[in-house]
Amino acid sequence: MKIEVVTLFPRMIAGTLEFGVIGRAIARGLLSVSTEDPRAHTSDVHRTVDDRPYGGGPGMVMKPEPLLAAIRTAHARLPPGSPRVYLSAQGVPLGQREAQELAGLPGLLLIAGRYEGVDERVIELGADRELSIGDYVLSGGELPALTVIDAVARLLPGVLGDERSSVEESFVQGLLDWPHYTRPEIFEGKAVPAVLLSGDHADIRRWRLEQALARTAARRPELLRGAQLPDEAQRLLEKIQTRGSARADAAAAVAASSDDRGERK
Ligand code: 4GX
Repeated sequence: MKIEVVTLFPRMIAGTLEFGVIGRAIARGLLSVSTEDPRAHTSDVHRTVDDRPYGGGPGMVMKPEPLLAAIRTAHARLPPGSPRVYLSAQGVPLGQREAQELAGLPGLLLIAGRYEGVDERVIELGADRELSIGDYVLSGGELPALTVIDAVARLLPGVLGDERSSVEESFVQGLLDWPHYTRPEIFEGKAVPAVLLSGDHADIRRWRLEQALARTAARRPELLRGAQLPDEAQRLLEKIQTRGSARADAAAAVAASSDDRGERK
């Protein structure tokens, strides 16, 4: 897969991609990432890329000409039909589904804005979609672009080896991860759960699935609503939820009886 990033800070992109899983993916030729700097598309002595906002107010806006020229130059290096994606908090939320979809493409253009934003006409003329990595305000689109690259790169065929077996994936997809442990068996007085030392792989698998389900139910219940769980997972979840509501009932009963005795809540 080929990715182009349009950015005023190309070294932020290049410097990050040397490491870990992405570094290996690039070294192995499974992924290539190049950058295009709008500043290279200026002709004034000051190499101006920003200007004051129409309508007034503080801050600057990325001016349209250099940015659109950089987008067109970078896009021409990609396979035909590669989507042009502008990163901003106004975009469609990035989820694993979007990452999967992008990972299936031969080419992708990412546009990282700076300042208070870019001239809206560049988004209209030079972007096919807008993606957000989350509901917080950053100072530029480079970290969001790197986030997209990371999420996409690890899904490319051959990038992850043993780290992600398809068997494992199929029974936890859409759920939070289960807890992980390594040696020593007892650390600062805390023991590794006995089931993980049992050697019973069916038991271990069931425990991990149960942990993933329980954590998801407790921390991110919205991920479970409308999820298509396999039968085994659905049964385990019902068991967990019965347990959970029994605990809530017990807690409510304790609170009610202390209330009966006139104690404060
Ligand atoms: N998820 N940023 C975009 C420039 C900007 C400012 C205002 C349009 C309007 C972000 C995010 C994000 C910082 C990228 C500001 N563009 N991108 N940039 N959250 O915060 O994707």
